[in-house]
Amino acid sequence: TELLCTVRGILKKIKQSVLVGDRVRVAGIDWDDRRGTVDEVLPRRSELQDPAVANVDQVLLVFALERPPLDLRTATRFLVSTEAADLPATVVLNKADLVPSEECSQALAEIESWGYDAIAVSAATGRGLDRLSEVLKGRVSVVAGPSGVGKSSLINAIKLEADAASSSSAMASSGTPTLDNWRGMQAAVERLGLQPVGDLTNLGRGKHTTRHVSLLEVAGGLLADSPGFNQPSLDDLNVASLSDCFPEVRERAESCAFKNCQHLIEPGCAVREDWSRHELYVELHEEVKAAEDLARVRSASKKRREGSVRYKSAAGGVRTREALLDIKSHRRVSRRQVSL
Ligand SMILES: Nc1nc2c(ncn2[C@@H]2O[C@H](COP(=O)(O)OP(=O)(O)OP(=O)(O)O)[C@@H](O)[C@H]2O)c(=O)[nH]1
Ligand SMILES: [Mg+2]
Ligand SMILES: [Zn+2]
Repeated sequence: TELLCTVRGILKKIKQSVLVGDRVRVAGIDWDDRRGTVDEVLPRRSELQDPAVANVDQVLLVFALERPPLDLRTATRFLVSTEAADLPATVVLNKADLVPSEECSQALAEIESWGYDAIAVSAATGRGLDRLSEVLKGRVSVVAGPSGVGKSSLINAIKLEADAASSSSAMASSGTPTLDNWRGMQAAVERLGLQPVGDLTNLGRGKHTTRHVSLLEVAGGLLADSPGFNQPSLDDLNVASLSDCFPEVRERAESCAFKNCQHLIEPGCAVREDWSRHELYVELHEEVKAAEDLARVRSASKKRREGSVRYKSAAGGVRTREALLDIKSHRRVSRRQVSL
């Protein structure tokens, strides 16, 4: 049963977000109109910002091997943001039909060498969909990745395969639609509640077809489709947590003797340059550090401003600024402090 719910005012006031995947308590249900009010958001098992989704068990990071081409820097960003949310990731390399098989196995080997499971698939030919279904079974997952890599196409392909496999299906007798069989796809989009699939631009990029995160029943599990985006934000990260987001560093850092080491090949550090993403790690470290420094400068100057000015609410809601006296400079320094 589906209910259309509004969110209770108090939750908005305390800025409590309600995410796809949230478990909520609903009050004031009107069964005839199928309406209700979200009264409470129950504690989350997990939470991801990009895409915004709660309570998933794992993330499927989908990239295309071609159109758009696989970019290891982007893949690393997605992996780091998933690690920061403390969620396991499986890398799914789609459009395997567009590249020679050596290129495909090379990409798989590279990502596996980082410490992740990777699967090569094709929504167009059905390659690898059985393995992908295995990964989804009995779990709550979310797909994430750049626009146009085929996230929605993969969800559709798995659903269509399952539909074709069930003998009672009208689809099975009329032939399984493929991505090339556009009419069949359109009919199935309606009947099976499939996800809209977009064209690519001339440059082979996506057109941001999926606009919302939505939770679907796929392959005996729940899977959230999500809008593609190219740069997951690393806002929640700091230099201390970044090294935990690389399996290669985690593994090597175990034998690093230093406390609070950032593992940037400092003399004596156990983490050396002998791994393929080392340069990307250094690059991200610089980015996170720069963001951290900027935030520190900003909050310091905000404090300075707030320290010298006071806002006063006058009648009619007009706010006026007035200088705050610097109390400390007028206060006598106690003798005890002086003697210290
Ligand atoms: N050759 C080939 N094309 C594919 C494959 N999977 C998807 N496509 C095509 O890639 C384009 C984008 O597919 P979508 O499924 O809309 O991609 P998406 O990742 O959901 O994109 P957003 O919703 O914008 O994030 C479409 O033209 C698909 O037909 C594949 O395995 N092989
Ligand atoms: Mg999509
Ligand atoms: Zn170290």
